[in-house]
Amino acid sequence: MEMIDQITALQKEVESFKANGPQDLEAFRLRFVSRKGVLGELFEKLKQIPPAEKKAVGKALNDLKQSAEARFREMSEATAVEKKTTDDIDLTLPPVPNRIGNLHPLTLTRARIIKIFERLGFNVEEGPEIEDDWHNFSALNFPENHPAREMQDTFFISKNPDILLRTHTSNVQIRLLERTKPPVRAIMPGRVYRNEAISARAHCFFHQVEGLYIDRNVGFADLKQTLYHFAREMFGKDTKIRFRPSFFPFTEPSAEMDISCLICKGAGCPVCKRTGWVEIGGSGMVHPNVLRNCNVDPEEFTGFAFGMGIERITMLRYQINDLRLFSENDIRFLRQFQSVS
Ligand code: 2NM
Repeated sequence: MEMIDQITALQKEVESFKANGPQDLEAFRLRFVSRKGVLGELFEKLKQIPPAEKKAVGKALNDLKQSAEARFREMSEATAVEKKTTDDIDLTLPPVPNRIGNLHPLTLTRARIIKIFERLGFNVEEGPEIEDDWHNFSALNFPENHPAREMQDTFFISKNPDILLRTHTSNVQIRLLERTKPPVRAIMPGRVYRNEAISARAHCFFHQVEGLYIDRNVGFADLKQTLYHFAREMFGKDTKIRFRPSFFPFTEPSAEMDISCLICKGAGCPVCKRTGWVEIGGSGMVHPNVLRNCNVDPEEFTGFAFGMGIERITMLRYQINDLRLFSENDIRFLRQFQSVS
């Protein structure tokens, strides 16, 4: 092969060479850049070329040498792995802090709620998230045609028999009353499910704490004092509470519970919609039918029950304005609870 053709072929090879890693790069260097490679041989051969052709062939060869070197530099930079020597390490720099994990804000709030009620003598009870119709609805005095029993509101796993994802933790109260005799004093934290479109204010699952106190002579005053104590322990000793009449199938009478707005201290702000009050849950005296359904005699025993949302309380504590943050697992959100409890 003519020398000039050989150079042209090598030029093409240099231009189209692709290095997939350091081994390829080294192979390229040995073949095209090193003095022992093909170029070294060609420079040797150039000495025997007739003077008439020498100028043109020499130029082509020099061009090849330069493009090989340029290509090598280019590829080295692209695959460069910095080699640190001890001289590059500044031993006087402070160490990178070792981040330890932290609890989820909902876990922090739940722990605090449990602590407050444990000091009042409440046990913590848990129960299944997959539940039958009896423990989620019928035993709780929900009428047969109640809207909460519709598919739009409840996630059903099967129909006939009706098996569903619990819509509140009241199923745990029923299971507890079925297997123990009063007096009963317990709270039930847990995850619940409702068929809602997901937004900043609603989610298809969230967390509740419900509470139940059944004994002889338990009255509405006990309910009010217990929840007043809870509010002051949870939100600070200046917190006020108020009750508004309400309706639930499982309690009679029933009341919704508000606390004075933590943000504006009752003066009126967007969080409390200028009312000075924010709702934190529902409560009431356990309906006699619920007691009867669990074989508890309503003539002998009475009691109160309440329920509140853990997300809602957490949002008030930390001024979080979007429910979705709790389940997206964005580390930038979760990290902010590093040192709080
Ligand atoms: C609430 C509000 C009011 C409640 C009632 C019962 C039971 F089982 F004793 F009947 N459990 N939970 C209750 C009462 C729950 O949540 C907003």
